Amino acid sequence: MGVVNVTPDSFSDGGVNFEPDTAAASARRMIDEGAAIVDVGGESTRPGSEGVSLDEELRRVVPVLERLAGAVPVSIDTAKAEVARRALELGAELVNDVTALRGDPDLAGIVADAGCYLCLMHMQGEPRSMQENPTYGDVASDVAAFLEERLRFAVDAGVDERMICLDPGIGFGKTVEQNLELVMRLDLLLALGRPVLVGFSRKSSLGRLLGDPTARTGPLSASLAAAVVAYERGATILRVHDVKEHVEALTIATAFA
Ligand code: HH2
Repeated sequence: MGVVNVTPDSFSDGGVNFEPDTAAASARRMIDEGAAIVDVGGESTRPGSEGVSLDEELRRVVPVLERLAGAVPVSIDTAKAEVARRALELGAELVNDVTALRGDPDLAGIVADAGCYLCLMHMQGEPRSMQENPTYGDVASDVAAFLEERLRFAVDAGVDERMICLDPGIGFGKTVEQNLELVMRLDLLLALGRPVLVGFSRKSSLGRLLGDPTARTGPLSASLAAAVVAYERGATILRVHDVKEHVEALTIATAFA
């Protein structure tokens, strides 16, 4: 899954794809490089971010979705029902909701009616404050219990279970050690019976592990290592910014299978 952030302020690539023609060109390039789908988002969820209005989010993503409609498999990264509805009308196949259907009461019905794919992600707290003091009893079992409950919620709301994937939410209310442990113990999430998505690409934990305690991002080399480990632990969808390099790394990793 290639990341196309149509934002001025994403932690990882803020600004590079803010212009619709550039964003659409990036998305097409990612598909050419081997991505199965591109994740288009108009709201940064980086630590400390405040969120954007519905109008602003639509203004950012709709022109990009219009340019991609029918040509490229698209995921919409949103917690807002109206953004998802417009994106699905424009051909999006997957709704990627970092709130796991807790943000907008209308989103579950929209996904159920559309019959599209859905990604449910774990987040502790909210982006504005989530990194202040993340606390868990046991991080892997707490995240698994949360995702099991959200999976039930989605299915009860009419979403086909076979259309749902689960995501531990790397960096969303987690310390460096908790992020590592979630990947090491990915079997707990896989036991829920759904495909698991991991997004470690460029995240600050990688830069911190490399020795900069104030890092806000991580380098490509570290992202590739994390993606290969996540794949080895059973993740089948990797959300990444540098598609070509990840496809190459994962092609080699799978050659050892
Ligand atoms: N991470 C980000 C955004 N959306 N969605 C899922 N399912 N999993 C993730 O790990 C995930 C996500 C944050 O990364 P990015 O999009 O690069 O930054 P920003 O939120 O600042 O736009």
